[in-house]
Amino acid sequence: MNRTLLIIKPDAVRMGVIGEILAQVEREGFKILDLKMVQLTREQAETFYAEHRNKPFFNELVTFITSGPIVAVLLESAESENGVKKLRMIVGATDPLASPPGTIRRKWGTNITQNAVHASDSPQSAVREIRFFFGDKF
Ligand code: FUP
Repeated sequence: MNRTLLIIKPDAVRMGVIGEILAQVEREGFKILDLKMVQLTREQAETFYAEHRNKPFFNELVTFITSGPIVAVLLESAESENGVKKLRMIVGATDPLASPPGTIRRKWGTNITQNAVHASDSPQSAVREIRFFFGDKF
């Protein structure tokens, strides 16, 4: 699975770093196959994050992700077979402060909720998340 989904979250959009984030993923070997800017409804966000429904941070997560426009980006890894794993490396850890220097979350994340980007965590999630934003086009 060399395709994966990146979401540039509302905090990063507000900071004006869409271009910087896209430039980094391109520089690190990904091709952008498609992208769109959308603002999710609460219902859409709850569906997207359904696996976290019972977590204590669910409500905060949904409120944050619906707080402004996001950019969903369909990426394809140019040379690596495992695009999902490769993008997770570039993105870093969930908590920006625990993320290695140079990772997107370390550079642009504020805290564990406002962490700048989302990246699919498995090939199965990537398929589901790509379909969520881009339908059957890919
Ligand atoms: P990740 O796969 O790194 O995005 O992290 P998780 O799947 O564990 O969490 C999904 C999202 O929930 C994170 F991007 C941010 C949010 N979250 C919180 O707001 N608080 C937490 O304690 C953990 C995660």
